[in-house]
Amino acid sequence: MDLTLWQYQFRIIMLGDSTVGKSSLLKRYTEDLFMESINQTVGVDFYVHFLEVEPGVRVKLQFWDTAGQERFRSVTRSYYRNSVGGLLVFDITNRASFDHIKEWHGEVCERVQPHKVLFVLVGQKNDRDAQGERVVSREEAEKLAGQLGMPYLEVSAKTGQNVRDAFELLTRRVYQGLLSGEVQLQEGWDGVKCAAPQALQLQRASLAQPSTASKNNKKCCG
Ligand SMILES: Nc1nc2c(ncn2[C@@H]2O[C@H](COP(=O)(O)OP(=O)(O)OP(=O)(O)O)[C@@H](O)[C@H]2O)c(=O)[nH]1
Ligand SMILES: [Mg+2]
Repeated sequence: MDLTLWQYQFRIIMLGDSTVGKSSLLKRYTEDLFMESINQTVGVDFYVHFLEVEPGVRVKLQFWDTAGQERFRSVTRSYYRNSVGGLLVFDITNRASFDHIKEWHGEVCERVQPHKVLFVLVGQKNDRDAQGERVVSREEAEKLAGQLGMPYLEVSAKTGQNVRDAFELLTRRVYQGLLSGEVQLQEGWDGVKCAAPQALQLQRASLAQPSTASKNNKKCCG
């Protein structure tokens, strides 16, 4: 199989304070690796992963792994606009990183106008709960996620728990948004690329009128 073949490309941005484990999450997801000692991100790093969202529909995920440190903010901000999805990450053992989630969210929403970024909220380092190190409860994180209109998952890059689920939940959210029309392809915007935009139009039409739809129009291309 040609591993480079894809029907859609989604650009996803990783956001959250420094040391919450954004790079570690991507390493776990894309390489199934965890490192106790990992370099802080300088500016923005880039990762790629492929995911089949339904049989025959292959998505190329392009991840922008941003540096959480404030001194890189002017660089990382320039990546917001061309992102369609975002993982908002905090560390369940770091209260300040949770308190800053509203700021990360607000800043991105303001800067991507008129576009929209779909988010998932992620509570990282779940493995440290067992050592009694948790300072942010699941309930308050779920409440915040509800207020911001996004799902919440607790994960651990160290053990791998829920890591795939978090990325796949976000990818499926974007894919559903694309099919429903909530996410629109636009000239000059690189958040989503579609190999065959006309096929997407047909697929949307078939979802809107299922009785008259042709089942062959399900895929973006191919
Ligand atoms: N216990 C535990 N430690 C983790 C986990 N994920 C990351 N870490 C550790 O947390 C530290 C910071 O991880 P990074 O992935 O570099 O954090 P980051 O959010 O990318 O940080 P910046 O690049 O500065 O924004 C490293 O020492 C990791 O080993 C986890 O799930 N559990
Ligand atoms: Mg990093």
